[in-house]
Amino acid sequence: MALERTFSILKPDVTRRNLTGAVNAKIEEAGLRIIAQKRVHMTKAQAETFYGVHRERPFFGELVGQMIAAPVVVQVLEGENAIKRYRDVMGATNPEKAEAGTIRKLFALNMGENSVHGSDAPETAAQEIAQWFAGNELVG
Ligand code: 3AN
Repeated sequence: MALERTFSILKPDVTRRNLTGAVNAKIEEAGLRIIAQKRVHMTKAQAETFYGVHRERPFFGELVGQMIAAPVVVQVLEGENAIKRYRDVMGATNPEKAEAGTIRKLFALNMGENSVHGSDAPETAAQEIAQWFAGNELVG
C-alpha cells in the first residue's frame, strides 16, 4: 500500500499535562512519521469550523470549549495505511472502552478530553490538513 497522510491533534488535556512527547512516542512506535507539527491555541471560530460536522450534536459547545481551553499540537502523520493505523493506536472515543496500550487508554481523561484527534477518511484528512498547514510545511 502507498504512503498515506492523516491529520492529528494532541488536545489540550495532553499539552496541559506535558504529555506531548509521551504521545509522540506512541505515534512513532506505531510506525507513523510526524512530517509536520506546530503548537497553536485555537480560536473559537477555528474550533467551530474544525468540528463543523458535530454542530448539531449536544456536546458541540462543550467540545469547542475544551479544544480552546489550552494550546493544542496539530500534526500531519505519514505512513502505510496511516488513517487506520493512527485510529488503531488512538483507541476508542470512550477511553473506558479503549484497548490496552492505546493512547486513549493510557492518557485520556474522559469522552471529551480524550487526548487525540485523528482523521476518519482520506477526504477529511485532506480537508483537515488544508485547514492547518500550507503545502510547503509538510516535509515527508
Ligand atoms: P473520534 O474522535 O473518536 O473520531 P467522534 O468523531 O465521534 O470521535 O467525535 C469527535 C470528538 O467529539 C471526540 N474526540 C470527543 O472529544 C467528542 N465526543 C464525541 N462523543 C462525545 C460525547 N458523547 N460526549 C462528549 N464528547 C464527545
